[in-house]
Amino acid sequence: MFINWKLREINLKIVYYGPALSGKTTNLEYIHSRLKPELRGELISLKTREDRTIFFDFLQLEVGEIRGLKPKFNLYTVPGQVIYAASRKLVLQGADGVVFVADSQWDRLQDNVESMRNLEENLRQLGYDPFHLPLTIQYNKRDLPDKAPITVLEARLGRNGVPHFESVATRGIGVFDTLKAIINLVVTRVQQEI
Ligand SMILES: Nc1nc2c(ncn2[C@@H]2O[C@H](COP(=O)(O)OP(=O)(O)OP(=O)(O)O)[C@@H](O)[C@H]2O)c(=O)[nH]1
Ligand SMILES: [Mg+2]
Repeated sequence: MFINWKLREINLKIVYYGPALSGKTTNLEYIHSRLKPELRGELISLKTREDRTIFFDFLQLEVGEIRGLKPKFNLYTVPGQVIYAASRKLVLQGADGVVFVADSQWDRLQDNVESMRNLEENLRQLGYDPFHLPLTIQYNKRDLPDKAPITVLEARLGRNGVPHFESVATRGIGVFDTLKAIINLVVTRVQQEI
């Protein structure tokens, strides 16, 4: 969180985290495609020729008001591929909230679990209490036939009680529900802190 009192702006950072190919970039692309240009900036994507995130995606939203301040929500995605561990940690730094995008397919179950543990470890190393930071979980790719039931995914991720949403990010299903939920959690937290 960064407040510019002169401009009466509050900058908040929301990071989309999760395993490789779970649909993090797709979330930001959908949000960008659906919001009016006056509410959002350009989508900045640093990616490989194969469309894999190499450092991060970035999209800024300007919506609502918090105690007379204009909030700017800075949405980032991390690169899910294991080799980009250092970038993931760097992008996570300063986060006010996290959306964990899980891939619902059975054969990605272990990758989801490892990514969640990696998130918790990185948060600890950055000085956060991983169980205190605003978090929502998005179970993506619910359109695919080989999807695991939500109860199984929830049990394996071990984060019961965290708000979760089912999604098909390519069609936008669940994308704004997830976004609204994390924004609400972050704003509630900020209102307690300022
Ligand atoms: N069937 C299906 N495909 C999806 C869905 N969401 C995303 N995809 C596809 O999954 C692939 C990976 O999506 P990305 O959004 O690039 O994944 P990512 O999490 O950003 O991946 P990294 O940048 O490597 O971490 C793309 O081909 C998407 O079109 C979904 O809900 N259903
Ligand atoms: Mg990506």
